[in-house]
Parts: sequence; C-alpha cells; structure tokens
Amino acid sequence: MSCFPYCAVGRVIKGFGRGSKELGIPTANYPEDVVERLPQEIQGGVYYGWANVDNGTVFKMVMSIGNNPYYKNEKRSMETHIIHKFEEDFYGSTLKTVMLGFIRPMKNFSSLDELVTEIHADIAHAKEKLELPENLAHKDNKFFDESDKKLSF
Ligand code: ADP
Ligand code: RBF
Ligand code: MG
Repeated sequence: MSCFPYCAVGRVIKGFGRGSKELGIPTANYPEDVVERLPQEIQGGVYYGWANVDNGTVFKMVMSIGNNPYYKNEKRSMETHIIHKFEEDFYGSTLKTVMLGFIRPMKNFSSLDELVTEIHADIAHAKEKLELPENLAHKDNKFFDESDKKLSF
C-alpha cells in the first residue's frame, strides 16, 4: 500500500535561515501543523512531486523531509524547492504540494559541496520521474485549482 499521492497545503513561513537560497536552492518551509499531519509512512528523506503558489502555475518540485534531532518529539521539517526561477520571495503565500514518490533517505555530508551536488542529482531524478504519464497526470490534479473552496485555513 502507498500513501501517494500525498497532498499538503499551508502558508510559507520563515525557515531556519541556513542560507539555502545562497546555495541557489531556496526551500519554502511549511508550518508545524502541516508537518504534524504527515502520515507515519512518510519518513525522513527526499521526495518529488508538483507544487504551486497561490493557486498559480504548477511546477515540478523536490521536498526534503527531515527529522531534526535538536527539536523535542522528533519534529520533522518539510522544505520544498520548486524547480522554477521566481522573481520574488513568496513568504506568507499558500503553497500546495502533491508528493508522488520517494527519492532517497536523508544523508550526512562532510561538505556543503557534496550536499549541493546530491541535491542537483535529486532535481534531475525528479524531473525525469515527473515526465512519466502516471506522474504527469497529477500536474492537473484538482487540488491545485483555485475553485477548491473546501480548504479552511
Ligand atoms: P528560509 O530559511 O526562510 O526557508 P531559504 O533560503 O530556504 O530561506 O529561502 C526560501 C524562500 O525563498 C521561500 O520561502 C520563498 O519565499 C523563496 N523562493 C524563491 N524561489 C523559490 C523556489 N524556487 N523554491 C522555493 N522557495 C523559493
Ligand atoms: N540536508 C541534509 O543534511 N541531508 C540531505 O540528504 C539533504 N537532502 C536535501 C534534498 C533536497 C532536495 C533539498 C531541497 C534539501 C536537502 N537537504 C539535505 C538540505 C536541508 O534540508 C536544508 O535545505 C538545509 O539545511 C538548508 O536549510
Ligand atoms: Mg528554507
């Protein structure tokens, strides 16, 4: 059994400020309540899927889900890198994501260079997987429509 597709929606908050943007890989962070709703089956790791901001164009994305040992209760973070060049930041906007598959578990890296190289490989992997017909189909998922009025937040 699989819990994919997994849909998440929430406002974009300020992250840890670890400078993902400076690495050329900005990650939009979800608030805690969105992270807490994640099913147990979705473990720490890297995932691929689709995303949009304020019901706009749907783009490919990669998501990093991490267990931060410095937080009590093994709280996880959900950081989405949208594979698109945005002209401006979108803090406070509504981010919708549809997760479709797992890429790899979280790893420890001995240098930032290695981490960045691995993330670029993740992005290439995601781009390819999302071209498969069964994944491409979710680009038009009703969830991304503005007409979806059932969301309450
Ligand atoms: P933070 O620590 O606050 O998450 P980042 O350096 O990770 O800071 O930058 C994330 C922010 O960059 C997002 O919240 C968003 O406003 C902006 N941003 C711009 N382009 C993208 C993109 N392609 N994917 C994700 N976030 C982006
Ligand atoms: N950080 C890690 O320590 N290990 C990882 O394996 C890892 N994989 C990532 C994969 C993707 C696609 C992205 C966007 C980030 C990844 N990060 C990883 C970085 C981390 O979650 C976070 O973005 C940085 O710590 C900067 O905030
Ligand atoms: Mg971030």
